[in-house]
Amino acid sequence: MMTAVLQPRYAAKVHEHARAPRRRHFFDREAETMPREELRRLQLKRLKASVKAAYENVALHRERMRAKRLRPQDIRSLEDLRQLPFTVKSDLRDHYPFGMFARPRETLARLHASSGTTGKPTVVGYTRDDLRTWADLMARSMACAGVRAGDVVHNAYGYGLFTGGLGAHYGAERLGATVVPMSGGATERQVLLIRDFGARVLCATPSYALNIAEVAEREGVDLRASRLEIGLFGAEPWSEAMRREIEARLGLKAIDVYGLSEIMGPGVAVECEAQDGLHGWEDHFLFEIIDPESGQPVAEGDAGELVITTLTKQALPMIRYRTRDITRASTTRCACGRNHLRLQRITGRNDDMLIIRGVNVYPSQIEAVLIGLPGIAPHYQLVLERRGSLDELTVEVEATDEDVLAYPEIEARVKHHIKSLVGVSAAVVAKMPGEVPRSQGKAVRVRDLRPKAR
Ligand code: DLL
Repeated sequence: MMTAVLQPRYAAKVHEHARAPRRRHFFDREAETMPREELRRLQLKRLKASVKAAYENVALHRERMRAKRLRPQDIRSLEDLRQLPFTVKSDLRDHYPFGMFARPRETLARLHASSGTTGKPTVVGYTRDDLRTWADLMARSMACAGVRAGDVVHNAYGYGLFTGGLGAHYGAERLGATVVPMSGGATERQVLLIRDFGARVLCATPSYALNIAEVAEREGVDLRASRLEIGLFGAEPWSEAMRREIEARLGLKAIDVYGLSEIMGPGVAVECEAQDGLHGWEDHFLFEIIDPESGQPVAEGDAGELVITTLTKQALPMIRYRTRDITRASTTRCACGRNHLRLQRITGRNDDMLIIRGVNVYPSQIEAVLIGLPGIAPHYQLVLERRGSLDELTVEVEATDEDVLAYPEIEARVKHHIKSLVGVSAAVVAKMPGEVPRSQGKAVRVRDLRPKAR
């Protein structure tokens, strides 16, 4: 398989970097290494101010708190947070477009929005101070990932209403890097510019990074021999297997970055060079992990839904926002010296969970099985259909070879692996090379053909 062939040269490149003296780098050492006790004091101070501002300026927060007979002064400890009501995505839709802003629209510097597949978009706003904080946190995240002032940062996140493009852009500028504002698409050109401009850092969704790798290989450009060293990948779930695949094919270290527009955009949490969980920036956000059914906190280390409260956002303060993202949190010390908690890689969203004959499955679990299997490329789609009262799953995989006579064997083998590793019975269809659609941003992993409920 291709990965195996590429591995030795990649290893040589990593070895070279390992020899070069590299100082650990903090963008904001004081904030990042603050002792946890001090961090908690800062959080409480900021929480009180943020809840007060939300109560005074956003009708929804005020009404919900009043319904629970809560006033801002009732928040006296971080534990009191649990008394506060949750906020959900539909609250933003129901108050479309500006109904949840705590500042007059005229005073805002920027709006972003996420399209969503159904209904109205969710609109988010930023004051000038919010934009400064975001750029600082994204610069901090990039430094945490190993990016340095002077680096060429090739930014292939989409520019526009999506927060990825501008979020990474201003973070990189704030850090002192040279940004190439590519956006997504025109992949052949991306490949040439990454090589010719000497990018050390690639920002993209993991699925688009893989698309770039594939186009480079097809064009005969060896990006492993380029100056690329770091990938800052996020905005969609991806598996550890996908990380290894991208690292081998682009010859870089793939770092996971997390964020969501309702809370800020990219830069809410990021891996450090240890690649062992994503540091969530607790001086600006309060993280909770709850049981999605009961709404109660889970024990430290257990999986649950991530809930975030903003501590410094002016235009759009969020109280206990239910992200729907599933993860685990840990406050154990990290080798990098940062004291902020670590979130485990996001396995998927609650909404993405498929229930196939009673078995709960996330698309990323299937991805982890598919990547690395001989004979298939790391591109796939899951198709959901309803037969009678049952949901049926078909996994469309892409063969690396055009020899269709080999496809039945591939299908049987993949089916067997999915059954034994994920525990679900899925039909498998092998497609010709290039037939599974490639992504330029967030990949579409699921095609849901089930009839819509009225
Ligand atoms: O995706 C912000 C972003 C841009 C993050 C660039 C990272 C890099 P939204 O479009 O609002 O914002 O989508 C947010 O994407 O709730 C997760 O479900 C998913 N997501 C984001 N980052 C990750 C990640 C941006 N690293 C939604 N791993 C979130 C898994 C992620 N899922």
